[in-house]
Parts: sequence; structure tokens; C-alpha cells
Amino acid sequence: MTTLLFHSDLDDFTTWKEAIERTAPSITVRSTQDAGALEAVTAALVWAPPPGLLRRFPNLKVVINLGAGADSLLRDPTIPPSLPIVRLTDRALIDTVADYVLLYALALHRRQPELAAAQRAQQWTFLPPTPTAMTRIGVMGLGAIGGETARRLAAQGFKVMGWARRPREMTGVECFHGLAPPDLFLTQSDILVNLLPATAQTENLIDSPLLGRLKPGAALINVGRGSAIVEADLLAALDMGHLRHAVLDVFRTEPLPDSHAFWTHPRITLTPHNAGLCHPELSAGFVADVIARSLGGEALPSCVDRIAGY
Ligand code: OXD
Repeated sequence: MTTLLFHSDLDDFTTWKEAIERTAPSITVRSTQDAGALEAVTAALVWAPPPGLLRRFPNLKVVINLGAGADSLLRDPTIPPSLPIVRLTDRALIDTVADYVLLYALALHRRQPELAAAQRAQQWTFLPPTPTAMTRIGVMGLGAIGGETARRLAAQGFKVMGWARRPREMTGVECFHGLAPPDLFLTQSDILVNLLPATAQTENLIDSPLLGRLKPGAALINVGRGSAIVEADLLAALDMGHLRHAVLDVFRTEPLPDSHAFWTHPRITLTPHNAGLCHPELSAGFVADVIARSLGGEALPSCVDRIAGY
């Protein structure tokens, strides 16, 4: 028997507990509030736990991050670098994020924000529809989620480009690589999609110089991390009209503070970091396998590279 600690303010404890214990009866899942004997906990399945929480468990062998970006764990100085962090990126998470980007890419392509504003002003504004093949989308980040997102956008008929640090080949997606997004990628993007994790390299990536290289009237979708955006630069690009609209799901501070300018900006659509979520039934087997491997001293899948920061 082994104990798995579960902590998340967003995911339902009981559903996860039932799914994991049904899949692996030798695992007992306990919540932070009812953790039992601290020494019995050998694994943790967590989303954004309070800093210092995991230090209480002396026999912890592995931490599974309940989501794609493990930045909240990497920011916690009390988690030793030797403790493996595994990322949970299940089919549900990949599909829900890809759906989100497709939804807003279509909305931006069909000028839905402008139509909604016209309706609020009771103006009959005819904006001619155009085929998706006339809109070019640049996707930054081609990992499991970014790759699927790019594929779905291409299947919808959009012209799709992707940029990643390492070379990739994808049917139907024009791939770029390198340390920074190249000019050809940025200057051709009608819609720029950020799916990059929070790292030292992506911090403040979307600033005035980058936004200035996008086509006039381009739009932005950010589902990576809020730290990628220089907020004042984004607001300036929107106010000048160089950027037509921004769809934001992630923010530097979450929940977004009440007084934040993004809440009421007419060219911003925002959602409460709900683009994607893992599903207990789809992930229980992976979680059980990671715990078995960690107890058996075997190599772990999807481990966060502490040097690369994701
Ligand atoms: C994330 C997630 O990393 O929702 O943002 O998984």
C-alpha cells in the first residue's frame, strides 16, 4: 500500500480519488486536509500547491503536476531539485486546449468581437466573411498541446505556421525553429497563438518589438502563461489598433485582480484559465504507472527538465 497526496483548488478530489483507487487498489489517495501519516505519502498529484506544502512529506519520491505547465512547482524553493516532477498532459487536456484555440481562432477570423461590439451599439455592420484559407495562424510552441492545436487549425483550413526551439516536421504546418520566433513567422501571422511554458526564455517574450512585427490588425491568443506578455506593451498595441484583439486565458496574477485594466478593455476577451483540464478517468492509469515506476526505481515519463524549466 502507498499513499498519494492530492492537492488542487480546481479539480474534484473525490472523482480523482475514486478513479485512481479503482485503477490501482494498492494506492490510497488522501487530501491535504486529511493527509494521515505524513511518512506514508510517497507521491503527490498536485496543481499549484501552496509553497512549502510538499516539504511536510519526508518520503515523497515523485510529484505529478496536474496539468501541462509546472511553473508553480518550479517556483517553490522548498522542492529539492532531486525530486522528480512529472507533467500530466492527458488526452482531455490536449483536446480541450486545442478546442479553445480553434473556438477563438474561428471567432477572431469571423470578426466576432467586432460584431458583438456592433450589436451592443445597435449597429448593422456587415463584415464580409472570408474562407479560413485566407487567415494565417502562427503557433508558438509545438509540444503535445501545441502540435495538436496546429493540426486542428490546419484541418479547419487555416494556413498554419509553427515555431519551436527545436526543428519539427508536421504535415500541413509550416515549421520554423530557433531561439526566437523568426521575422517570416511573425510578419505573416494574422493570429498569433502562444502555447509556450513559463521559462526564463519566454518571460516577457510578447513585448512591443514582437507585437510591432505582427501584421497591422493581427490578433493574439494566449493560452501559455501570463508571464510571456509585457502587459503595458500589449495594452499600447491594442489602444493603437495595431493589434485588433487579444484573447487571454492566463495572467501574471491569477485570479486577475479586480482593478486590472484587462477586465474592461474593449479589445480583450478573457477567460479564467479554463482553456483545458485533465480528466480523472483518462489519467488514472498514467498516475498509477508513474507511482509504480517511482517505487520500483524505474525511469519516469514526461519529467520536467529543471535546466530547461519545463
Ligand atoms: C496549464 C494547464 O498548464 O491547465 O495551464 O494544464
